[in-house]
Amino acid sequence: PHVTMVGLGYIGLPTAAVMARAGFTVLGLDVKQHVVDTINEGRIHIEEHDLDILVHDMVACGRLSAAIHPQSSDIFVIAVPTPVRENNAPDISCVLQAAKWIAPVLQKGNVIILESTSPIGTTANIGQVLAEMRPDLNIAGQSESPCDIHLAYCPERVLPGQIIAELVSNDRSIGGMTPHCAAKAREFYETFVEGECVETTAATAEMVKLVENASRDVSIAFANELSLIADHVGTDVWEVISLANRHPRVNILQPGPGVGGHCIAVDPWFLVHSAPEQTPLIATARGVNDGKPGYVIAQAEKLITANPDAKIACLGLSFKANIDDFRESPALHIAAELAKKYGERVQIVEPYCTSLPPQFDRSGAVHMELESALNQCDIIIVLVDHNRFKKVDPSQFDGKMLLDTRGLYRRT
Ligand code: SAJ
Repeated sequence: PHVTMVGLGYIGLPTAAVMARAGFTVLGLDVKQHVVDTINEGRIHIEEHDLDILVHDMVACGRLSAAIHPQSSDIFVIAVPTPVRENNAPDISCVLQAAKWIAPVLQKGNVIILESTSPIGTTANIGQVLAEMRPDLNIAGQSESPCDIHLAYCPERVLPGQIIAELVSNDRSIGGMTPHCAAKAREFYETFVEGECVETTAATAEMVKLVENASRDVSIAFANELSLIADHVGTDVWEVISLANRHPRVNILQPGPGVGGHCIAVDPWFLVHSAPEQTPLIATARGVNDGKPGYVIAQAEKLITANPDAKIACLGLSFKANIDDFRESPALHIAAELAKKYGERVQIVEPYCTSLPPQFDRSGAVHMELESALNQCDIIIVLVDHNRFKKVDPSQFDGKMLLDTRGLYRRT
């Protein structure tokens, strides 16, 4: 069977490659010509563990190719961005655009699967768009008659850095517009997923995806709030959490400089937007996590102004450990703010980039190797818990001021 993957980003490309490996002939669609060209040359435009080899092999054997225009296919999978707007309202225009894009090439018996994180009701929305554009076809959920086009929502839940492994091993929610649609989609996913594929409705699967990330956001907010309490009363939050987690039914996450990435810090707003009156906890958790970078900046400034000659090292810019992804990174935000204010006094250590991102342009801050920064700086601000930073012997901080937002050198 032929599969078309609409959107060749962080989710679409690895998923397309894994489907090709499972034996499907996969056509990837993207609006960006350079993405299409890069993939057709057997190369990749994003960083992900083991993805380069897989894409290269699948393109070489002819099972994966990319194009800018849709063609007929058996299965269409949509994995395009669903950001939030300025007012935290979800923006599903790319999803609806993708539906409009493929509508002209749809044929009876096709299965359309949405994977993008989406507000509840989006799969049904796709159905409406398709029904308007293709009155000749019965679209699932749009009429009582047996459908010609099957529609399902099957969210991904992969962790950046481990996408290829998790695409196969994770369980999946398979949300059909009808039970028959769910069965069709499950049959497809079971060809390459080893985890369990559990059938449900599209709306339930949409909510499940949002709930997973909101649950993590709320849990991290709790840990972040504990860090504020601990600072206020003078205890060590890492020790408090470690001891509390010895309780058999307590499992607190780790505080940090804030929550970054393009999922956990965004998806809870989709729930808040769907039910504003019902979501004080989720909205407050977002506020707690979004407030953390400002708190860290204020703590850093206290140290910096009390030590006007001190040089400052910021360790890490990525949104979490051991990846080169700087999108929505609290570490980057904090370091860039400090660089803007304290310019040449600031040294940035980030082994996952070769030069500093544009946020540091004209700030005077410099990109340094870890050892040199530790030697030269008096104030050390730990923003990311990269494994490479863990190797530092804490005695190197003797006589220096340490602001360790990840508890890297104190975690017990
Ligand atoms: N963080 C903390 N403390 C913690 C754990 C995380 O401060 O104890 C911070 C991280 O430093 C980072 C942010 O939270 O800034 C998010 O990191 P993450 O590892 O929790 O999540 P992501 O954004 O890399 O991926 C999440 C995952 N969702 C869940 O774990 C519920 C992943 O499985 C999803 O597929 C992904 O979102 C997505 O695409 O939705």
